Amino acid sequence: MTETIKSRAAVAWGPGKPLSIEEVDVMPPQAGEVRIRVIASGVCHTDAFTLSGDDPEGNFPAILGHEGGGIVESVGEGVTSVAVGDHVIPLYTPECGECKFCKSGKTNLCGKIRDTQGKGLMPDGTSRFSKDGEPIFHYMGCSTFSEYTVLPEISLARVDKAAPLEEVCLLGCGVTTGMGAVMNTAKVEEGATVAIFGLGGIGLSAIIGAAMAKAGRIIALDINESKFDLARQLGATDCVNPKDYDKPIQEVIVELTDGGVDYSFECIGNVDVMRSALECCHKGWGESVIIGVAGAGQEISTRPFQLVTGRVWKGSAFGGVKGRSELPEYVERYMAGEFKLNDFITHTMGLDGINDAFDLMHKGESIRSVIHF
Ligand code: NAD
Ligand code: AHE
Ligand code: ZN
Ligand code: ZN
Repeated sequence: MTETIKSRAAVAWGPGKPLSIEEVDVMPPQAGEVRIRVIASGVCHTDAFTLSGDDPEGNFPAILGHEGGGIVESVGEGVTSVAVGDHVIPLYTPECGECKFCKSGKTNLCGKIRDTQGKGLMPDGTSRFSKDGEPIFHYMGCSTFSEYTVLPEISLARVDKAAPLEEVCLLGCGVTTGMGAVMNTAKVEEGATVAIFGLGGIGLSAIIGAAMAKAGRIIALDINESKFDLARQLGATDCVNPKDYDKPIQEVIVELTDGGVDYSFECIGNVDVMRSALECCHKGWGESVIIGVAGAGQEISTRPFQLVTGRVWKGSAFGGVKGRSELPEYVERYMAGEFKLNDFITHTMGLDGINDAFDLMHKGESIRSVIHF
C-alpha cells in the first residue's frame, strides 16, 4: 500500500519567477500510473520557454522538467509493463499503442492523454502534486524537477539498468530530438548537404545524426561562436556565424552550396530563422525541418513560391521517435558507444542550483546542465 510522500521539488510559482525549492506532497500512483524516483534531469530550452510565460500551454504553479531518468518507486492498479526497481525515461510523447495516431504508422504523436497533459493534469483530470493542500500542475506529463513524480504507464520507456541515468536522461528530450529529426523526419541520406541552425543540445545532436547518416557537408550556424569547437568535433564541416554577413544568411548558404542545401534544421525557436532555414534549401527538393518552439502569437512566413518551386517545410517532435518501442534502442546504441552524451553535459548541480542552470543557458555558457537529485 503506497502513501503520499514528501518530495523536494523546484516549483515554478509564476511566469518569469525563479524556481523555488519546496517540500511538496506527491500522491500515490492511481490506476494505470507509476511513481518514480528521479535520479537526474537535464534542463532543456523548452523548460525556460514555458517558465518565461511564452508558452500558450504554460500553467502555474507547476513543476517543470521533462528530460529525466528515474527508478520506479511504486505502481498503481493494473500496471503491468513496468515494476518497482525498473529504470525508466519519462516520455512527454507517450505511446499508448492503440489510439488513431499510434496505429497510423505515420507519426510518433499519441493522442490518448494529450488534452489533460496540455492542461498540466493526469489523465483523470487531477494533479498528484500539492503544497499545503493546494494543487500544483504537472508539466509535459513529466515534471522531472522533483525527487518523486507520477506519470501514466504509457509515458515511460523501460531502459537498460546498466545505463547511467545521469547521462541517458538526455535521451528523454534533447539528444533524441536532434538525432531523430535527422534520421526519422528528414531521413537524410549519404552525401547530402545539411544546414543546422542553432547549436544547443538539439542542434548539436542533429549534427551527430547527420554525421551518422554520412551527410557529405554539415553546415553549422550559430551567433555564439563558442559552440563551434564541439560542432566541429561532432562532424560539422563548416561553421558559420550569420552576424559575419550583411546579407540574409539564406543567400550566403545558397552561394556556399551551389544552389542550396538538401536539408535544413531550425533548432532555435526563432520564426525569422525558420524562414532562412526554408529559403536556404535547394530548389526542387530541399526540405526544412522546424524543431524549435516559438512563443505564443508568433507565426512563420515565406513566399508561397518557395514551396511551389519544390521546397518542403516540415516539423518534428521528439525526433519522430516512438518512446516506448524505440527509445530503449537509442539507449543500447549509446551503451554500444555509437555516440557520446557526456560531451553535452557542461554542468551538473543539485536541485538547489537549478536557477543557475537557467542562467547558464540564457548566457549561452552551457550545452546541457544536469540536475542530480
Ligand atoms: P539552447 O538554448 O541550448 O540552444 C539554442 C542555440 O541557438 C544557442 O546556441 C544560441 O546561441 C542559438 N541561437 C539563438 N539565436 C540564434 C540566431 N538568431 N541564429 C543562430 N543561432 C541562434 O536550446 P536547445 O535546448 O538546444 O533547444 C532549441 C530549441 O528546440 C528550443 O526552441 C526548444 O524549445 C526546442 N525543442 C524542440 C523539441 C521538439 O521536440 N520539437 C525538443 C526539444 C527542444
Ligand atoms: N506548448 C507549446 C508547444 C510546445 C512544443 O512544441 N513542444 C514539443 C516538445 S518540446 C520539448 O522540448 C512537442 O513535442 N510538441 C508536440 C506536442 O504535442 O506538444 C505550444 O505552442 O502550445
Ligand atoms: Zn526538451
Ligand atoms: Zn496513442
